[in-house]
Amino acid sequence: MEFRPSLSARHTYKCLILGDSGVGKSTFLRRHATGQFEDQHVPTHGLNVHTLLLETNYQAVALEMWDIAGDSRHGGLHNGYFFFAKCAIIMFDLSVSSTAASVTRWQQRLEEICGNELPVVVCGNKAELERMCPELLFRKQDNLDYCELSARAAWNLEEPLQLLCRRLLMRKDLKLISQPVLKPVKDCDYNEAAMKEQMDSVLQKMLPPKIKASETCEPNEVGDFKRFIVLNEG
Ligand SMILES: Nc1nc2c(ncn2[C@@H]2O[C@H](COP(=O)(O)OP(=O)(O)OP(=O)(O)O)[C@@H](O)[C@H]2O)c(=O)[nH]1
Ligand SMILES: [Mg+2]
Repeated sequence: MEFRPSLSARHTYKCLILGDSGVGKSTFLRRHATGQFEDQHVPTHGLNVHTLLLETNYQAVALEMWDIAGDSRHGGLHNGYFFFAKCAIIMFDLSVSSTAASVTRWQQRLEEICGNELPVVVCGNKAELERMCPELLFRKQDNLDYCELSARAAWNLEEPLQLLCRRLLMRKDLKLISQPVLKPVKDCDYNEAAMKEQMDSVLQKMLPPKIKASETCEPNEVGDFKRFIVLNEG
């Protein structure tokens, strides 16, 4: 018989999902909650909260996901949303450079209220699409992880949750277990090896941590010419 611990035995954490409108925040959650993929963009109004129940090789975890409207015309971001948050996902669309350029802004807003120790995964969605032109760079930061996924191709969907659970439970070898196997959307055209290679290339070229807040770095100077976007300059 499958072991299913009761909810009270789980560790429960509030997790914010931030990012520009249309990057796929609600889709990511829906995929995990129901397995379904919705083609149409129905903007979130205000926020939706949904709890994901996860089994790991250590401890059962409940992530209370706060899916917040990316478009301020649909409610915007209230400081109250951040209270008692224990972790966050900042999502962007790998095919739209403006959403990558916004990651720093979301990160700064989060840090203003929650500080810079909250575990955060910066997460590029829609990995099966053609990538935006500027090269993406990620700066090493103690509380931040980076990953890419495709909700449409059902590729790497578990990774952001696994990365967060590892940090929340402070177990580097934590793995999610008993997760449902999700299928790509019918007729979805994707190349898994290429997606993995692109994600690995961002991870391999990771920039060193910033020494001082005022420090400028070479890629950022080049970034002014839109050849690079440093995702987390917060
Ligand atoms: N090609 C592709 N499209 C995706 C993927 N994930 C989501 N989408 C599409 O992106 C659009 C926006 O998705 P949503 O999940 O509603 O975006 P959101 O970030 O919640 O947007 P707001 O609620 O407005 O902040 C929808 O049309 C989805 O079908 C993906 O992995 N690949
Ligand atoms: Mg939404």
